[in-house]
Amino acid sequence: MASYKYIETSEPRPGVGQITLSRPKALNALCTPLIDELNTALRTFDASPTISAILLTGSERAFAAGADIKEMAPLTFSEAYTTSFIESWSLLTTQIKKPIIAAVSGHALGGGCELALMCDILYCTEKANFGQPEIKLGTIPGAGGSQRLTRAIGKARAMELVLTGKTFSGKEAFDWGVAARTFASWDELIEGSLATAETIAGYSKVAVMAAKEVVNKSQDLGIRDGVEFERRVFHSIFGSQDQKIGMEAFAEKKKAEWTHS
Ligand code: CO8
Repeated sequence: MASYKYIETSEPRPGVGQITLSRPKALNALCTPLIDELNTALRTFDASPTISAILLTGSERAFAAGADIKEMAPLTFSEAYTTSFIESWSLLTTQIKKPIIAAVSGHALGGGCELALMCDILYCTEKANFGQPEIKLGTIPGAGGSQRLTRAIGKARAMELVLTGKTFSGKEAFDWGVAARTFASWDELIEGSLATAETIAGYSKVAVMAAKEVVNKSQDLGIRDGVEFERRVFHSIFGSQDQKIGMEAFAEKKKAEWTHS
């Protein structure tokens, strides 16, 4: 397992790769070297033949308290523009093909909230603390928060949150459709997240990656193009071995032994 300064990686269950943000003194503030390490770990798990699902978490106290304010404070427009500041954050949404579950406890603020929203499934504790408080710092969300949060909870609530910097709880995240499930404690959150990751990892990798791709397309395409795209991918799955294995196993009342091809 590679050694990192700001994150930890492990393979806690068969087929499951876990990335734990670990910069406790700064509540996992997302400095550039941390994002670089996160991207390396994501790429490594995405390329690994033994990994099918990825769990991304922080600590009980903080998933991530945002982009690193101290790093950003002196940045000028020219530096941000010419170095494409935060562009590397989009790797998670543009290149990683395996599903990522965010397990959020404690603070998920600013860039931390945005990072959680980029993941494919979001689980959290009831007391998790989400928000886009950038307005209090004289700035605005910069890693997709204004777009993904608005799509998830609607303009009325998103506008209020982004303009006031007010936070919302894990329970509200669930009630508003941001989180798929909530858990009463940190231990239950991790156990529940690992169980879901393991379930996903138990299916055909080809089908899992295709399923992630088509659901995510629904966020970019209109319904007509989206359904067309889904049909094309659905047709292409008939070219996989696992489609034959899965359907034949059903007919023979056997357990499917996936080849992941
Ligand atoms: N950046 C840098 N350091 C941080 C951050 C942060 N985002 N959050 C906390 N820390 C540090 C604190 O400075 C403190 O360090 P030190 O001990 O050296 O003083 C340490 O973490 C512990 O923090 P607190 O003492 O403040 O802990 P509390 O429990 O009292 O408060 C809070 C916890 C409420 C989370 C509080 O720390 C806080 O409000 N943090 C800032 C939250 C915030 O505003 N986040 C948004 C940042 S802006 C952003 O994310 C823009 C995203 C744009 C796109 C991405 C660009 C890269």
